[in-house]
Amino acid sequence: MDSTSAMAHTVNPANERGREGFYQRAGGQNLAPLWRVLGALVTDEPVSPVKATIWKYSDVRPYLMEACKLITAAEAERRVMMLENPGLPGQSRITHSLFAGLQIILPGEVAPAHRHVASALRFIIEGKDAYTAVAGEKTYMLPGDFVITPSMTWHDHGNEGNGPMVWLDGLDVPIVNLMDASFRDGYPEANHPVTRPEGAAEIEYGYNMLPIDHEPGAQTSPIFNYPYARTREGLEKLSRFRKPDAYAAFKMKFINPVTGSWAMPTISTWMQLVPKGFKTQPYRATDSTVFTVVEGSGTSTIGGQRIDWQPHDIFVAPSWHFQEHAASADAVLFGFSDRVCQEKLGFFREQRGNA
Ligand code: GTQ
Ligand code: FE2
Repeated sequence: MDSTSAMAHTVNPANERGREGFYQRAGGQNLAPLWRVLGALVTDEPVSPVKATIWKYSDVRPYLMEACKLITAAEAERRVMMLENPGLPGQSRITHSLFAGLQIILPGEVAPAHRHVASALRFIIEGKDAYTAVAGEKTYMLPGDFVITPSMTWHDHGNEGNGPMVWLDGLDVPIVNLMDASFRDGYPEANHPVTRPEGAAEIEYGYNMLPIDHEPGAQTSPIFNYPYARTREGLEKLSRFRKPDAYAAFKMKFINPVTGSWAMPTISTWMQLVPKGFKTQPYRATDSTVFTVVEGSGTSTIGGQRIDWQPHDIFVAPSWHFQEHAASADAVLFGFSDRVCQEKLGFFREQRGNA
């Protein structure tokens, strides 16, 4: 970074002669001079190590299948191939603040019950007749469904069907670990007991009504499966009477019906319909974002880099990089980011247009 007076401060290395001994001795006292790092520490605008990256599902799927030959879900606890951002190698994260991975469960397998502070989302890629059980309630999942595992709730997954089940996991693990706040418990049996009928949460909270004895306080939506059939229908009907937004086309966020806020306390999630032939105008925001393609195909330009996508591909847009999305066939994109955290902390910024 440049060090003109308008830019964040960085000391000219030519002035540093004669200071090395001081720096050395200070280091021995666990002290360090701010002026040598200030420009890089307090940046003028977001500087992200995250690289715009795409994982083509056709490239990745064979590795999921190969993993199934090498390890069971039971041995792995969770048989997940992590999507590691090439700008953050070895750090088990897809963006600076979020973890993502592809989880595969074969017919008859159970991913055993556990619970942890980290919240998880599941975005279903392929398969049917597999469930996740959350806090004693099972939900069967279909492609395009958005499913939530709230912080510290017991959860296990099982595949009762005939084919593999694959979903995208998104977790706030890097945020939890930034604050060294992680706890995890294993359950003594593979499955936690089921105590509520399937669909109970949908009945209690999915009818624009609340049970009269509902006690507020939970941070996460009590709805834990947002089925694609409804999401898709909503976007389709929306597109018939509203004009597409120039920067987002048709974009709807998943909400907690109790609060009207985002569905999860740490991860924002949404679904976006970009009609065939539509191209969104340049937009940037401070939330590095993970996208996965549900339907359609197209091309995104992210920070000047061209990314061609098809169904099930996963790609990342780094913070403060301009993004544009063009659909060559009616396209539906699921997105998630740490936006909700940033909003709560007053960090979030966005910019429409690059003029
Ligand atoms: O399915 O419970 O990808 O606990 C990482 C941690 C999935 C899970 C992950 C987890 C899970
Ligand atoms: Fe988990």
